[in-house]
Amino acid sequence: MPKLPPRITEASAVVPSERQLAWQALEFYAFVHFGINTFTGREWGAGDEDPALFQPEKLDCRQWAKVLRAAGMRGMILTCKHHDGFCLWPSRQTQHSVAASPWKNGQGDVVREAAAACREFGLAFGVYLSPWDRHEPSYGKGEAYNAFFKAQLRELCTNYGELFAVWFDGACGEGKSGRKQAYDWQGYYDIVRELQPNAVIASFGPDVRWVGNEAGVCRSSEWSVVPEGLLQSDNGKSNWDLGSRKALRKARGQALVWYPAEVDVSLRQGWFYHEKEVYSVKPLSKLRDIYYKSVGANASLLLNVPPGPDGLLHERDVEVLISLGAQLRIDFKEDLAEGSAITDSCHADSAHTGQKILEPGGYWHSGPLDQPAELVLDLGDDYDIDKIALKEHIATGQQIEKFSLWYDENTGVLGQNKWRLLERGTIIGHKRLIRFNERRVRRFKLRIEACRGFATLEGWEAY
Ligand code: FUL
Repeated sequence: MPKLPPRITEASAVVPSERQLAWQALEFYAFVHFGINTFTGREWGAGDEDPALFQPEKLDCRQWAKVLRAAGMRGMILTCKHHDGFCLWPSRQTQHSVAASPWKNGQGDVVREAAAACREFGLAFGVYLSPWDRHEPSYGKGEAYNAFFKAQLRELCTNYGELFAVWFDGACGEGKSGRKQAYDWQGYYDIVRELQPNAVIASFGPDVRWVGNEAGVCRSSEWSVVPEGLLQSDNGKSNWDLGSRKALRKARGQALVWYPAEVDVSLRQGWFYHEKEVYSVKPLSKLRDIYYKSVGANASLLLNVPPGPDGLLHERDVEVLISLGAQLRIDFKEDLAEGSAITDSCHADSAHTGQKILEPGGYWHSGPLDQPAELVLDLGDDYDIDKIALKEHIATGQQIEKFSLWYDENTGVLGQNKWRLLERGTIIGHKRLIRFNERRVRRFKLRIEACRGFATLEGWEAY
């Protein structure tokens, strides 16, 4: 491999924060869009809706949590306040909340119930709070609105236990002649850091990057190290290459940051529940594909699941979510690489040999690499395999730029083996899932063909 440009050495040294590492391990969690829109059939409420409309008679956040858990998810982010300004908790900053609705005689608190259900079912809990507020009269009045918003944020960050994520939505539909509010983003971030230091700030925030579309589509190379300053507005689908050597060179002068991707997509057509959209519930095959192409492409998957006006997930949604969980459990039931042997062409030291990949907490470190490295996984016997999972040790950064995966075609003659190509790829990152037609294989070879000075691997699974 040719000598590294200084810009790439710089990228190689960028590592995730502890909170980003913890978030990345969640991989798959739910978005729950629920609020006044659930009762009006809108996607964007106008802000003048009557709180009396909010009457989820059978609300059962335990049902949500139970189903999400069964679907294989590890967390939930609830829309505590969407653009309409209606709060799912009794905010002291406004009358426009559950406290003004007949539901539970104004004594209810959906955020509290959702947070408790998450804790009970072992899910992490996060909050979505929309800066754009169409109800609040101070919106557009500068500091007055920022103070209002910060006070709401403080309530959510203080009263509902540990949060794993605070999701700020950058959307605003005020238009040219509408109200203009200058958001104090840094002030908002400071509050989250002060009160919830372990929470990532997502989407319009510094820790987790919106993938750039709502269709569940990732880039083929989803880099976690990108130039600073990418936010929703300039992260669209047209911006296909964010972190390659070329992209980093082009962004000369900009600092480089760890800013990994999150894929947000809805189970249904809309983000909120609409009765007539039951036909649009995505089938298992589509959901499974989205999972492989997001979680398996170095991104996390935020799948939106909207409860209906009765406060429950619709049976159709429940059914497909449960089958998704069952399918994923079958897909990843038995890791045949467990207890196998891995040999390497090089390693930094004896504590980081290829074999360490298969030990919990262990990882392979190549040491300085100026030529391709090779690792061979020997399963000890032939097995029928159709999936491989690879994981870089991202705590020391994202390094691998190009790899190829090979399998040993069983010639039946001892000592005579032929490596056949299975897959060529670019990045690996937190996780790369590779699917192929089932083959009877004993040995796989991974060739690291380009990297940023060194390479690591902390996981290699075979199913
Ligand atoms: C967008 C919003 O406008 C949608 O209503 C939804 O909440 C989606 C997740 O983000 O910006």
